[in-house]
Amino acid sequence: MDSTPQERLSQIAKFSTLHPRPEGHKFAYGTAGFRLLGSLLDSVVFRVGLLAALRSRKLDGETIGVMITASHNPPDDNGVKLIDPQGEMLEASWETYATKLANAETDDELTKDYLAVAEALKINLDSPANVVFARDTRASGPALVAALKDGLQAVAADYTDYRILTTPQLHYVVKCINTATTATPYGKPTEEGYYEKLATAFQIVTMGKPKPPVITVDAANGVGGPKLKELARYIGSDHIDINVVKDEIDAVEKLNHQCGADFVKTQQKLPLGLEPASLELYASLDGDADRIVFYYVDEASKFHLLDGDKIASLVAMFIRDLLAVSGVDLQVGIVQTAYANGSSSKYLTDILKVPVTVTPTGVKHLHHAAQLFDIGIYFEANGHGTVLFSNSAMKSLESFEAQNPGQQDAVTTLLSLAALINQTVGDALSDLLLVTAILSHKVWGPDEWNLAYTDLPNRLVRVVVKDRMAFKTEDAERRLVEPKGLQAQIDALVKKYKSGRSFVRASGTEDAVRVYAEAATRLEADELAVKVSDLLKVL
Ligand code: NG1
Ligand code: ZN
Repeated sequence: MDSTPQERLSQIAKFSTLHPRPEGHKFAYGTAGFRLLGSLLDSVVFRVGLLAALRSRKLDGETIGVMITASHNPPDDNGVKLIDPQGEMLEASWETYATKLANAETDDELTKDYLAVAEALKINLDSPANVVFARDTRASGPALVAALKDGLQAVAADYTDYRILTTPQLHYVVKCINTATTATPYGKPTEEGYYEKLATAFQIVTMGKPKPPVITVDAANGVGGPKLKELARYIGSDHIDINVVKDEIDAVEKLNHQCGADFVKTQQKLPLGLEPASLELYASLDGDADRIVFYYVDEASKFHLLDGDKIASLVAMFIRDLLAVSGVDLQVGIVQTAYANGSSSKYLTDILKVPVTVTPTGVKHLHHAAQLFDIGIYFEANGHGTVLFSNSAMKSLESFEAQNPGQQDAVTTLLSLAALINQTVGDALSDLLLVTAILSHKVWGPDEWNLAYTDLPNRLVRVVVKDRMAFKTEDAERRLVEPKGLQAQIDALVKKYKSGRSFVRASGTEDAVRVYAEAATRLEADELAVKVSDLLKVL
């Protein structure tokens, strides 16, 4: 039975009083959704429930995902973000509504804001709403799930609790549900369906090839640990050897602590306590398993990082070569951010001759730019990325009539790659299989992979400033427009260094600005980073 606006108001207000907004906090839906101390998130997650239902109703009852995670952040943090029907990030224009609802001061204001969004977007509040959700392993997760359920109940949305999943698994499930009755269903909308799809694709891609190198994976003591073990079980030890370490999900305080992809990438060193065998392959996931970086130590015990740029380069080379063999004419493009190592961009452009697009930081920007290619490869240097095959690329591959077995093999491999790769979002588990499958084809270990190009030494520094919003950029965040005069000072410093490059931008996830610097030698890169950081201290 249809309810009156008055009944709706009182229903929302009734639940909302159970989830009071903490005073003195300003919430903002940023590149990673809402992210802050788990203890401050109860009201935010409740209100995200309201918004998820609105979003689903706006889209004729398509299923919306809600993921509760704070990714690579410390254990006490948590976060929440919405997933759109095709498994993509929430449409940018809705971030404002999320922020508005989260900041409503009173229950009354909240219900009014909620109705105002519905009215502005002509949403029928009696139409069906469908939401699925999951969380990572953080201690604050279960209470936040309870808050989310209250939000969904307050507005009579149907929901399914997928319990503990990696972020990319939930993206996968959302896309599967919404494509189930279309001509191109994405897969079975279950955790098992995810393992089956990836395992089968991996077996086909590597059929007749040697086993990939044994890989040891640091799971950051997060959700990726148990999920990766399960995935490995589906693939079978005849096909791959995966050794999972840092998988203590019950020791909640160990999550991301001195381990994990973010630690390894930013510190440029091994996870604490890992004793690597030389020339063996290692990888680290982050706390929700949407990022991965690889690494190894050489015979001289020197640490070598194989980050998102190295992954993008390996994948680009492989796909480009397969296309050349197959004879299928498709355009491959790479998308990076300003954080991509200068050597990687040079290698992709000059050696592989694949076009490189640079976008602002944040997966949604990369994802959209990658959609403009037949096959768009995007990776942030920090190891978040994936490969998108356009619908027309899939059709060309599926309908291609091979003239010889070589062409047939190449096309089969490309099609299986499309199944192996989680095309909704960067996925550490899927990327792990992608990389190891390529190494199996090439019969390469990590050192051969690393040979393609040599990274320029680089340094990333976090600087706390009075007002990070004063930092405005242009040219895909590579140049500062404001504070006025600062860019000229950076340029003057950069000019003094061989292969020097540096830029400054406000973080979208932390209250700080980031300084990136690279140069011909480690000493110079460090020095440039310090000097540019010093420029900010006088502000
Ligand atoms: P911010 O805090 O805006 O630099 C960080 C990462 C992004 C992205 C987001 C979302 C760096 C330098 N920045 O953004 O690449 O992953 O977090 O988690 O790695
Ligand atoms: Zn993450």
